[in-house]
Amino acid sequence: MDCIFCKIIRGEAPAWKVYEDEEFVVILDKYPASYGHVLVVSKKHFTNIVDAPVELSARGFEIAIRLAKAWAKLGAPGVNIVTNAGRSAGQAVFHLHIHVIPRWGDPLRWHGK
Ligand code: DGP
Repeated sequence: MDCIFCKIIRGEAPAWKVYEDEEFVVILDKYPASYGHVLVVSKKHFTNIVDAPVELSARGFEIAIRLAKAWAKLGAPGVNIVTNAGRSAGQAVFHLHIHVIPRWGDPLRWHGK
């Protein structure tokens, strides 16, 4: 299947992996919206959260929340946890993933206070 996240999971495309278990990998986003923007990506291919089993998505959100708590401990004053489902909702990669985007202050600045 010609899915970039499947290729990353199979080791056929590069990515910075920050976490991995039986069901998910967490990778740095190639086009980050902020310093530390990561993606929680299911190892099994599902199109998005509407397509995937609820239990699997819940597990992905558990990982995302743990990452958000870690960023908070490291001083991020805010975080976005987001998943897009469908082209009209802004989904560009059609493989289940959850964005964790730490926010560092002024939303118009990369790492502003
Ligand atoms: P979405 O719009 O929710 O489908 O977000 C897809 C995200 O995936 C977007 O923030 C950019 C990221 N992305 C696209 N291609 C690659 C890639 O090859 N590697 C990595 N690490 N991220 C990618």
